[in-house]
Amino acid sequence: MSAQPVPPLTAPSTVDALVVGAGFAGLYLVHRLRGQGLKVRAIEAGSDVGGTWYWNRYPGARCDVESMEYSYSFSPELEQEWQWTERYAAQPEIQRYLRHVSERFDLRREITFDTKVTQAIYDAGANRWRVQTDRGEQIEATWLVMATGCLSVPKLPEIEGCERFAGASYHSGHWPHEPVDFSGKTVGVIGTGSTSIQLIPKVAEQAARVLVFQRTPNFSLPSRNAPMDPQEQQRIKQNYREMRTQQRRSPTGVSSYPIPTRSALEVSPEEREQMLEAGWARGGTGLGRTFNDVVRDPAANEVVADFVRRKIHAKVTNPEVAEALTPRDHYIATKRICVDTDYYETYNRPNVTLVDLRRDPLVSIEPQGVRTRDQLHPVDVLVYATGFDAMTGAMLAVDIRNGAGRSLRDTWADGPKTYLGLAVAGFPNLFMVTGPGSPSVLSNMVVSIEQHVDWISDCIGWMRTHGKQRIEARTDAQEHWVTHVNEVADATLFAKANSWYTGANVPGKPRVFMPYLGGVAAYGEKCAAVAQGGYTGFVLDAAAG
Ligand code: NA7
Repeated sequence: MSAQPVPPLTAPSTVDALVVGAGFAGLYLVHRLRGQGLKVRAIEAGSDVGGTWYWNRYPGARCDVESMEYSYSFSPELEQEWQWTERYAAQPEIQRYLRHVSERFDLRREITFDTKVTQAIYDAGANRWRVQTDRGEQIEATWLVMATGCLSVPKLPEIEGCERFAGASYHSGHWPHEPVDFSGKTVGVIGTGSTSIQLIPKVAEQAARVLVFQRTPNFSLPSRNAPMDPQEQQRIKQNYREMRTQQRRSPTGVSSYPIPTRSALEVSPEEREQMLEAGWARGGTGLGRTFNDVVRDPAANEVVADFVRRKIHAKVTNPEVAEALTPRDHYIATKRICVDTDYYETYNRPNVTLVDLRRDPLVSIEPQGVRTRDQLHPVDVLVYATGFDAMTGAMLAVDIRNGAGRSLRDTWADGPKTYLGLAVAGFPNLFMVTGPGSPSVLSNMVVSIEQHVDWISDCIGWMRTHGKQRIEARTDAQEHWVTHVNEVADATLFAKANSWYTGANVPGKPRVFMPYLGGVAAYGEKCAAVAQGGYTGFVLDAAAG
């Protein structure tokens, strides 16, 4: 990652398609596009494949979608030969899986590691993207595909004095490769989102003391993670095609979540308690989908929120700590619902202390530890689990400019606008995988990634067979799509929460609800109809300019 810049090459290299990123999306893009006879190159900042699963290697990092569902469907042979070992795969296993995919399909020879794309400028006359890397290399490409991930730019907190801290400090999204030894140490953890909720129980097992600095509590549900049952794995493998079809027909890309048909308010208190208990016992995020109006009706939401709040109080023995951990400021499931193993139970350990920043606000980081209004908390190690500049951060980290010299950053100054979360008006031959305006983070990411990669690859294939070299989203189609995305979001409680879905976690970031809430099935049908209609909403040209 600290590669020395090399002088620019005299002649830029030329490819048909340049892919930025080698996570789930980038790998499958290389496979698909190369399979269509394109000359493809992928540029990856990490030293290996994996994307978010390469960087987020903190203790306890684990997927919250079940392994059998969170995997590629494009190769039945791959599906059959890979053996998952746990119900929910941990980061090392997902990274091993992606390494296996990169080797099995011989993808690594098209990937340049330890390299960042810094700039991409569209040359309208030549109909080419001119791309620059931090190693000084220039690459020209007809198509540029940003497979940069939704959660790939870690966000440090705006706390005074971080640089003054005398001990070791880590951001969860940029975790070191060598093991971090917490034995005998007092560890401060800042943040209580999905990441911390996975990390804190693991650190508490090793450290002498853990101080958790919590500004806002989140709802967390038990995962019920367990070793994979070999018979269950076999059963799914025998029916994989059917499961994949169900995924694409579902709202979230997860086949095992039942689609709720009843309102929380039409069910008797006894029955809804039974239904919620069943969801709690089953584990995972499915509980949030017990009723069909949880994210629409405040009263229905309260039924589920109240159930989880009671569970928190039942688990945490100190009632004051239990109350501090209980969310009361947002509707359940409108911020990312967390999934844990023994998170709340960890607060019953004698070596774990919750510092409630709502009662005693964080003031600064000092060389010896964390200063809150009332006291200095000495710590040896600091872990920042403070999240990401989500969904747009990685796209905007690259200086992307169109033929008129206008940057994507300026174009999105008031928030991201896209057509289908796949393309941006004014930026020809630029595609995004799971961009804002698509289901992305509100779905099983692998299902949404495959759908986008297939759509983009089919589109490029169609262009080649129809003698088209340039595709650009029309402004009116984009405006129409953005209006639809907003209308769907505004009909829910989602937009009311201060979540990273809306950019609320990054000061100065425009408040726009970024993912598309219409569901994987409806969205997939819309994308298919656009393609079948000869790419309606896009302008396609035979020649450049
Ligand atoms: P999140 O969910 O964005 O959580 C970040 C946490 O960090 C959250 O609790 C924040 O509190 C806290 N935070 C951020 N800045 C500060 C400051 N300045 N002081 C105190 N606390 C702060 O990120 P995660 O990495 O946990 O999860 C991101 C996604 O990755 C997750 O949803 C999964 O999809 C995978 P706040 O809520 O802002 O008060």
